Amino acid sequence: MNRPVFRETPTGLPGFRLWPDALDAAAQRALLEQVLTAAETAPFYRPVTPGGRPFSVEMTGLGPLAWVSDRAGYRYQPTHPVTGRPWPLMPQALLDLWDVLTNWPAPPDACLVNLYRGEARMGLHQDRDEADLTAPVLSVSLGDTAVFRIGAAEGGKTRTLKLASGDVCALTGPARLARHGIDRLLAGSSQLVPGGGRINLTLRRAR
Ligand code: MD3
Ligand code: FE
Repeated sequence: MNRPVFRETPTGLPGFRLWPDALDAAAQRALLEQVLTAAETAPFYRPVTPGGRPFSVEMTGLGPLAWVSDRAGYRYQPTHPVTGRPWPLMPQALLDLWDVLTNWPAPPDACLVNLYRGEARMGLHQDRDEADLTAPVLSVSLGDTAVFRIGAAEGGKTRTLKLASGDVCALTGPARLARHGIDRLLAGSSQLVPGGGRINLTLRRAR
């Protein structure tokens, strides 16, 4: 990690912490390599909403559980919905990052991996499928810079913030239930991901 110094509430939301450039270039390459290796056995797939609409984001997972969406709804499950196999192990580097940055007494039991290519985006939503909504979520960005949008849980104004490769953010306290999404990518802003695009990893306590 470059330096464990964070900016509190660059979004105006208490509990939102951003560590710009937490992972240096070598750490980003090493983590990406582990994710792409995991994706050989747990390939990125395109989930559909309960209404049957395909996501523009492709997903896979790491660790004991990962979030999935299909006609039956949203849930955390221990197996890949296409291969039926358990998710690959969570890389130790991610477990270490969670320990150092969140100080939460239990390790994450789920990692959702989102792949954005081209025009992929993620609409404004809340993350509330986890059993303990007091546990933080930790997000790691790799590849192209994204325009991230966030606003209070109660609604009202949202604001945008760029998330670049190597940036890490934690959502704790009042920010944990914030409404958030990804408006768009800045195509070509990073050469990290082969073929271009962005990968976001979110570490969570699902159960
Ligand atoms: C704010 N992912 O996987 S990461 C998601 O870049 C998700 O792929 C986005 O939203 C992405 O659910 C945003 C930053 C983030 C992650 C989780 C949050 C922000 C959050 C949970 C609560 C509040
Ligand atoms: Fe989310």
